[in-house]
Amino acid sequence: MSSPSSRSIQAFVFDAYGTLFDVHSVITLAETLAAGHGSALSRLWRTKQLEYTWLSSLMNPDGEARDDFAALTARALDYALASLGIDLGAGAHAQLCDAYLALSPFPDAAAALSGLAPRPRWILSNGTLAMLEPLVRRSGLGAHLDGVLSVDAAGIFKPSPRVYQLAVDALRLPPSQIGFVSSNCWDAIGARSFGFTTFWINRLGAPADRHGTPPDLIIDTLADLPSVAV
Ligand code: LAC
Repeated sequence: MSSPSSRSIQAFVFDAYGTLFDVHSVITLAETLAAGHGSALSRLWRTKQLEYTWLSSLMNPDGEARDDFAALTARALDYALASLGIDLGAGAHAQLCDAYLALSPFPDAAAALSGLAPRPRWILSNGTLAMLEPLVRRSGLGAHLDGVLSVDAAGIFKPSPRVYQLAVDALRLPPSQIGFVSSNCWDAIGARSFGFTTFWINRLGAPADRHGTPPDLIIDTLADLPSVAV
């Protein structure tokens, strides 16, 4: 395996949810609305949200009448609430979905992005542009980003190769010269299978998924990225 640096990475593409933005920053609100369940609710919500994206891509590969990430996120929340036996009204449900538009960025995200300049830095996410744009704006990360891509342009969710192709088309670079950064191991593996040079941000020291070729490089934190992706 050649090292990532020897492949001369010309641009970086970041996953959004869980990588630049902390999906579990909704726990504070969830705990306020459903005391004692905040953490479990957030974790089950995220798990189901991702499962629904995979189901959608398998059941509706052509993207016709496909529900977008906002719809799947709302339905995953419904499921998580029902599963935990939590009965919240429509207002609280809407409040939690709105919290997805104001997730906290990880504390090291801005410095990592700025440390990679002047190479282009983009987001490629399952989120809709209507979900991603407020996140980028409110977090201030927009100052360090050159563009945002939503899977909606491909009509399917990650890890479809059609999604990763969006970045190649936008950046006009060969896949190996694009550094793809994700804290979601399955996403990093999907991106590597497509041909990107991949960085898995493994904040929790989790084992790598046993499906597909492991990411090229595994680091603990976004802060390490500028020094390893030279
Ligand atoms: C995203 C999900 C996978 O942002 O976290 O695409």
